[in-house]
Amino acid sequence: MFKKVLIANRGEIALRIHRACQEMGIQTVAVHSTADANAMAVRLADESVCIGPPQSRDSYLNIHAILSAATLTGADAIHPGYGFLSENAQFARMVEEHGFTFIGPKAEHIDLMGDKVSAKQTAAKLGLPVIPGSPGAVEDEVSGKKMAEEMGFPVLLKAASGGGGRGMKVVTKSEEFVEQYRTARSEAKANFGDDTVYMEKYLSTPRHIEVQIFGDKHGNAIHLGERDCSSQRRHQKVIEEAPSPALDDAARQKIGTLAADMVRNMGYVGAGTIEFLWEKGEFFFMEMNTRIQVEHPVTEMLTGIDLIAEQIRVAAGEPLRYQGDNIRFRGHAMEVRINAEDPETFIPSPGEIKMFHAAGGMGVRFDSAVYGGYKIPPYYDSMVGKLIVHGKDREECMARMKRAIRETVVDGVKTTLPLHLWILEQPEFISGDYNIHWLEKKLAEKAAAAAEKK
Ligand code: MV4
Repeated sequence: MFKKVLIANRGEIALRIHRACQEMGIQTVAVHSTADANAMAVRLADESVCIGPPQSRDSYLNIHAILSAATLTGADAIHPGYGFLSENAQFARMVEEHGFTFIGPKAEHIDLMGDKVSAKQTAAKLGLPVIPGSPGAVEDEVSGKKMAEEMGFPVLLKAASGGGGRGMKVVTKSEEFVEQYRTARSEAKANFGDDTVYMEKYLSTPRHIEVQIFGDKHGNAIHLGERDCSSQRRHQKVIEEAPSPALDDAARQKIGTLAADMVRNMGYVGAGTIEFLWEKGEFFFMEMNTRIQVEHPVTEMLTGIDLIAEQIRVAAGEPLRYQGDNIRFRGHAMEVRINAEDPETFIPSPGEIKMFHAAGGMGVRFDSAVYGGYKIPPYYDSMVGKLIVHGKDREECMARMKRAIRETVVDGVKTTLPLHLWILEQPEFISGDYNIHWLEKKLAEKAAAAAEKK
């Protein structure tokens, strides 16, 4: 097992990784920008190294500074968390070349899944259902238009190097195709430095359901069930829950098995997530994320498995502790992301947290790195914490989440807590009958009603 792990991240996930390491008897090194000198993970870690000025590109994305910090402190392994360098194949490669273990998948698998065309082709080859569309890149507007006409409108153009919702164009009729295709390519070039575009049949009202998977270095692969992330705004998840209210046990079993089989056949190592769209009783592969995700505690609450500890063990070469027959799914779990933002305008609200109180009690978990007197720096994303709750069923889970939100105090900055309370009171959310567009529609109606009043 590793003696010392360097945490190449910040905020709540840096603290989350530190906690797992500490429980495993592993020393930690926190790296931080000058803006994060007072961060909780920096205070708690055994050692810390300042790696640069506030801007991410000069600190948390500065590969050379991070590798130097690892060398300086004699770390054995590097955990990248989520975001930043977590899905950077070049970083994973360099970490290994410098003699450290990357706590994550092989660089080749990060590359394979980073290209959305090769990811989809791999998924299809390994037996996963994919969304009907172009077999690979759409090479030119003439053949693309012809293909779209044969497939039927609407179609969706996606950037091969995009992902997470960036760089998509819906085409509703033949006459629009050429213009949208040209726009899609030039935007893809400008945003990702790659103008490769592929095409799919557009699904109008799907749910976003993702399966947590895990592989080890001994050829074992498992799934840990799904999370429903259909409650989103501008491609940012707002509430995640498991199990999905849309699935029955047969559908759940089927998609979990397919996901685990894919991972086993690839020889994938570490934690990952396979994202699907679910519409009219059918699953379609969308993307695979080769990192631990923000919402991983939902799965931890449901299964009782520490996913970060498992990542570390698997990276150290140990076999998975859980192999299908000893995984139990209990009750229902839900997570709300707490952002320091105005709950109506979503304008970021950095600043000093005057008073802070985390909710507690039965089935409640608060993953956050903030504390009373902490100053939220303006340089990074606005998520300040996650409130995760567990209940014996969905009803108990929702009641518990509402009381935990009411108990939470984050004074001095605006947060999205009131928004979450409002969502939890909407009939469509209560019944579980919502898709990826539901929240945005509902928020637009709410804003229109508020404008009417004034
Ligand atoms: C789609 C789709 C409808 N049809 N593909 C957005 C994120 C990126 N990973 C893929 N996305 C979508 N792909 C087809 N063929 C709708 C979306 C989509 C979406 C998916 C998941 C969660 C939120 C979303 C919001 C808008 C669009």
